[in-house]
Amino acid sequence: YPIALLGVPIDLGAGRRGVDMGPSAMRYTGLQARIAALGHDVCDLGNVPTPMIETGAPLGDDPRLRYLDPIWRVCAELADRVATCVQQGQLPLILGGDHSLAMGSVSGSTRGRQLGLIWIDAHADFNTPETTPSGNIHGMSLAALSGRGHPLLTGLAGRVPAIPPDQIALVAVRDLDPLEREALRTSGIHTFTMHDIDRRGMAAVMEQAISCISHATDGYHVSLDLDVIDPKIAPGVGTPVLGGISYREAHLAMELIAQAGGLRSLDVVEVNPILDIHNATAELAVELVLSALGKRIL
Ligand code: DIR
Ligand code: MN
Ligand code: MN
Ligand code: MN
Repeated sequence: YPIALLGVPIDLGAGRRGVDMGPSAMRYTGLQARIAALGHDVCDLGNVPTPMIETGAPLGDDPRLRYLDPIWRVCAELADRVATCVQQGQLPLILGGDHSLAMGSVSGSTRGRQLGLIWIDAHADFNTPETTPSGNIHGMSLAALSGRGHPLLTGLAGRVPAIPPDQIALVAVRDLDPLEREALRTSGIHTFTMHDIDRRGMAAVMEQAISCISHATDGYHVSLDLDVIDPKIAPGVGTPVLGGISYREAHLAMELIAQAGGLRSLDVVEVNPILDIHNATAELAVELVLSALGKRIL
């Protein structure tokens, strides 16, 4: 597939500022040329227009759903842009931005087909307005895609759920809020925790994750939150959590995704250059993209 880059410099869904600079930080590393060097056709479609606090993005009146309206608008626009890429036979690569954008990218990519979803994250992003401790919508995006939450968010794909829970794999999760945890346990989502990776190894976990979301689907979307990686090697993220996956585990996961051959669209989110050290997290994010797109050691 020809690759289409799409930046979404949104930070309204996160509790800290700075992930709006993620798309620039990843482009700065030479992303487009490095994808081309792998032998892919690649074009950069620029950024989806994104309001910010300073330009008057409305916070809304529900503290459990901060910036609901502007986030919904960005996601609806992104869904249309991604769906157009898919219609043109491209593989959309979405550069974030906070993880709320995945409600748009996944909804657009699964339009007219049924994708599986692999969510690689320290968090489950499985809160709803009823369970959220923060009101930050980036902690609700996987819930919304699986059919739970505010109707504006669950409705982005035009069908609810956008992805049925048994076609979703959550990989390397290690930090859950109390009520979010209870909801996740009974959700039907295939959940592989950091504990599973410690015990069984990343290769066994990824192989199972890919296979359990690949029944009756037209490939899968991968949503990669950089906070899944240990903060020692990926410090530039908004919500660092101790005990993340290693540099090689992250590459191995992407290499296995590339080998399996089902990748149809990809998000790389939550890179925060303000908190980073010499753009190391954006550089790692781009290396991981290259592995997911087929770069091999030998
Ligand atoms: C927390 C933090 N679970 C929340 N979530 C995320 O605010 O809902 N941090 N996604 O990256
Ligand atoms: Mn996330
Ligand atoms: Mn996260
Ligand atoms: Mn399944």
